[in-house]
Amino acid sequence: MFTRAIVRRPGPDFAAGLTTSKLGPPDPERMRVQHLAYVEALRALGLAVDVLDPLPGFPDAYFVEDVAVVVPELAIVAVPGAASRREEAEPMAPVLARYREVARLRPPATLDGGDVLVAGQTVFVGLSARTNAEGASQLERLLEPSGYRVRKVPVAAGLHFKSSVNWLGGDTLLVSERFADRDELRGFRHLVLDIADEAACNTLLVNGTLLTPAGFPGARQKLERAALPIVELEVSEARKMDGGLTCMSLRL
Ligand code: CIR
Repeated sequence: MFTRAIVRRPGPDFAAGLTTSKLGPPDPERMRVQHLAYVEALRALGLAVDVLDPLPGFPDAYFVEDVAVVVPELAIVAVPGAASRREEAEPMAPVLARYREVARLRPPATLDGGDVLVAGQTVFVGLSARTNAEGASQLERLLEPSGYRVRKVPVAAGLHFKSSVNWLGGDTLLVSERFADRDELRGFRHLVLDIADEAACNTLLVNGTLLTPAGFPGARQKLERAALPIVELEVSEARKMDGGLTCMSLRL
């Protein structure tokens, strides 16, 4: 069970963040409202939410998931793979230190938390444009003593591993077609979404409830097979910045 989440409010410059999406410019007011609703949804699931102020000069900083990896035993401050985001990580260390022992990855490692999926004792680490093999190996060395088994998964398309694969609890993964049948995901059952619904793969399991992006009726129908409560949230504006539901919080 998670008891807490850490989020950061999007700053006035959030539209200057990195993006490859062709969904058009984001709307600040809609972003604000959607972020508030996200925080409220986390609170409704019983989490205390630490809401941090924007980090001036870092328009992507509200995607807090990328700057750390948190498990019950410790928190690991990452080295974000995008140069423009690298300095977002250290300011998170004192916040994490309130709740966990803090460890750090060190360059030449790079790793974005968006590439790390903790599914019970299995930790998938996507090797992507943001996360290198050294990042995955350093993470593995830090997690192994606590009994986690790390599996490295090459990510050829999409920003992060969790853009395409997330955990539905137990031995079930939500995967986009492009990851179905991948050997690295063996031993898990797959709930497969069409490539057109890939954005809905960024569904977040919080204390037995699935938070999923609104607007994907086909994906929702499939998600119902997981027999868990489902809450749909609007994330149109974060999606314009290549983000989604998992990206906007660290769960503890
Ligand atoms: C970036 O390109 O880094 C941000 N605009 C989006 C990060 C999304 N984070 C995530 O998927 N964990």
